[in-house]
Amino acid sequence: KRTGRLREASGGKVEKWRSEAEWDDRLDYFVKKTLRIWCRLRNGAWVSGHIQSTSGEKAMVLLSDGSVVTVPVGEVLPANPDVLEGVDDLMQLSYLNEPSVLHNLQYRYAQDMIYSKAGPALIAINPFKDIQLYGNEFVTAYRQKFLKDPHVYSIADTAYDRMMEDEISQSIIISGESGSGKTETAKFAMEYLAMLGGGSNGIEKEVLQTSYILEAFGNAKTSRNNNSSRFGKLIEIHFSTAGRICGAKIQTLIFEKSRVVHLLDGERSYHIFYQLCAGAPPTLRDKLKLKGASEYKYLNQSGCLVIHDVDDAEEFCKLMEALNTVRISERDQEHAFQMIASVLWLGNITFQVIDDESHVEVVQSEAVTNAASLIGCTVNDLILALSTCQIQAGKDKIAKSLTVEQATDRRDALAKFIYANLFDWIVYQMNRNLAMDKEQMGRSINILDIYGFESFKRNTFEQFLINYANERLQQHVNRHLLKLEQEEYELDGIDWSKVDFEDNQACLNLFEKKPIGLISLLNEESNSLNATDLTFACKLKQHIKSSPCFKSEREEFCIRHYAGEVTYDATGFLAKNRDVLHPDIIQLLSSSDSHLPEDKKFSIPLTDTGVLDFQKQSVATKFKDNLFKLTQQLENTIPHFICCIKPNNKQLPGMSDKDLVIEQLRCCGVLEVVRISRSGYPTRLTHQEFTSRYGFLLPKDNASQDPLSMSVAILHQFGILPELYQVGYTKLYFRSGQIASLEDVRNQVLQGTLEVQKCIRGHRA
Ligand code: AOV
Ligand code: MG
Repeated sequence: KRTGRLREASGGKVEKWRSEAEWDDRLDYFVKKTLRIWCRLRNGAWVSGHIQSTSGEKAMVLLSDGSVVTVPVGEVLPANPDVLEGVDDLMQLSYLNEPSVLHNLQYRYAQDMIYSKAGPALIAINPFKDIQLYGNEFVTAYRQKFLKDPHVYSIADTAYDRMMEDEISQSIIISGESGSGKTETAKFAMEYLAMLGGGSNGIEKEVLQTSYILEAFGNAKTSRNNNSSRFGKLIEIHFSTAGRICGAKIQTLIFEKSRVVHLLDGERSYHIFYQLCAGAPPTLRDKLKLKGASEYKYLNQSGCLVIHDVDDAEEFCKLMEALNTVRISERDQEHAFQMIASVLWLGNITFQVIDDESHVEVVQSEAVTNAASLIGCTVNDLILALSTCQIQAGKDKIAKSLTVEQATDRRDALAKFIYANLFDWIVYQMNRNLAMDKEQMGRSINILDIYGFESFKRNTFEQFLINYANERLQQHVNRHLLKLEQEEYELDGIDWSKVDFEDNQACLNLFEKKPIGLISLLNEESNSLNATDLTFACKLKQHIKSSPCFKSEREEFCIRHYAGEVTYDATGFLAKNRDVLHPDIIQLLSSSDSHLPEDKKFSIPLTDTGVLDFQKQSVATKFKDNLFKLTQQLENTIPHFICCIKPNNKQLPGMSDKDLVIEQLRCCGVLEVVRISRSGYPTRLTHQEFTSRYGFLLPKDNASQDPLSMSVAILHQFGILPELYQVGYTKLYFRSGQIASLEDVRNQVLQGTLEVQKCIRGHRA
């Protein structure tokens, strides 16, 4: 399915590139000069070769293995001259087409050059192995600008310099699909900034350790990534006027609560559960009545308890160190572990049906006793809250027994609430300890690392929100990349008419429009007592008719995202969006935490009237608001973009799946940026660079001292048509392919096969 969609979509883009490149006109030239081309075989793969001849719509191509194939002319694209092999910026390619971009990235990747530029953006291809590109020496080399190769350090360095020079906050925005390396990249950026901005107070060490803690509590093994972030985060690192780190703030985006109670086969819950079970010291084990991970239903349901090459006990020691570094007190740590153990024990509570189907009873076991004591309530209160519903009858309350399904839901809701509450509490504690004085605020570098676009076999409410977030982020990326791109032309004073670009506004409207966007309709149904997931799906079908990004089918609906179509199963949407905690559970929690200090109490979402107000607090609305706030915050910064690419689905080094890579180049919008630059002037050389490479082709009497005039003289000598280049104050801007023909002449002159004067005449002719 992936390949089918890929071919269909990329086919269109290749077509566009081809016509933009006026490739057809150049085909004969390529035949005559026996220049390298790419041709697409029947199986969809692009291979390089040379055209031997053409006849009508067919081309005979000699492949590098000596065989000859006949392909339609439309399946042939120009390859780049050897001088451009493995260029570090895709903008330097004379021919920007799918196989050329891929070849260039793979050529570099094979030599462990995982970073490349796509104009202003950095592309990072996950190596899935340690490569020698990081650490003190590299930090120094990038800081002192000895090294200029594309690198996440270089992005962080640019951000730091601009922040210091312009006194404007910066942001590093990292996008890419699950497992592509966003979180690792974010850590490398933080590491660089910590080394640059480290001071005597050691706060940079604390900032670095927050990642470790957040990952223990918020990352898990999924089918796509052994260390998948299940929350989005924006870390603001604040700097003093002297450029030293003086504080930090972490903002998080929705947390995947469902993972606490429900796992897909082969996946794991949050790392912390396994770390605690494996690494807790004996005294703590006793206090928490802890057993091995395999004893807990919430953990053993998926048949996956360990991650290859990861020692959970060792990770637990590191976590303890990190918690100490960020100054979370021992008592607070114990409180956190207590909550985690309570969740594990809750999961082991079972129910049995008595009398008839309508009566349920909690099975007496160590699970109930341990859970109650860890939560801080009586066994009886816990049993009542899990198995009955308190109903007001006149002045009295009567307890009505729940069904097994309802009781299980209660138990799971309680476990999810405790864990989510704990996560927020940890973030709150870290923020409190990393907070800076008000007067020090103002200069920051913000690093955004969210969960990547997801499309699974079955997609639910979590994917709905994750993909919506990616949709918002993509718009931010698009606008800024394309805007900055065009700004450079304007600043350098060249004649430039603005290029429009396709954006994903239609899809965003589908989500956000009032009153008939997906979120509004979801909220409306969530507020209605009689609504079900099916009525919600019907409502979507009934009201959303005109969007090109939407299709609806019974309980399923399909959204055409910028990164591909995703079918969502509406089951569970209403409950997850309401996210109400039953009053009986609230009652239990508020009585259990009354002995706790204020900052450790459960933050139960009550309104003034004491009733849950999901209307104001619907999960989707809260998510949307947070997302808005976040992008608004990013708008006030100078952005730097990193697009992470996952080279294969096996998480293995040295393997690159072409289809997979190309699809992501499109998903991250790299192809978009490249395509826009193609209609612009992708090759840029400063006047100095240009004249030092081609100046010798100029007759002596034409040589002048001033690089700008010399550049212009070279352009005139070679009769390059004015529409193919622009002269800026500092640089020359060329349309695609122009450097390739100049380079051709240069090579021939250097090899002595062409005299300078002749080649000038030839070109003019
Ligand atoms: P993600 O953040 O993009 O996925 P990660 O940053 O967790 O992806 O990367 C996945 C794995 O790839 C890591 O655990 C490392 O093993 C490896 N990796 C990534 N970048 C590098 C690098 N530069 N050098 C060495 N190994 C690397 V998700 O959070 O699932 O969207 O939601
Ligand atoms: Mg991640």
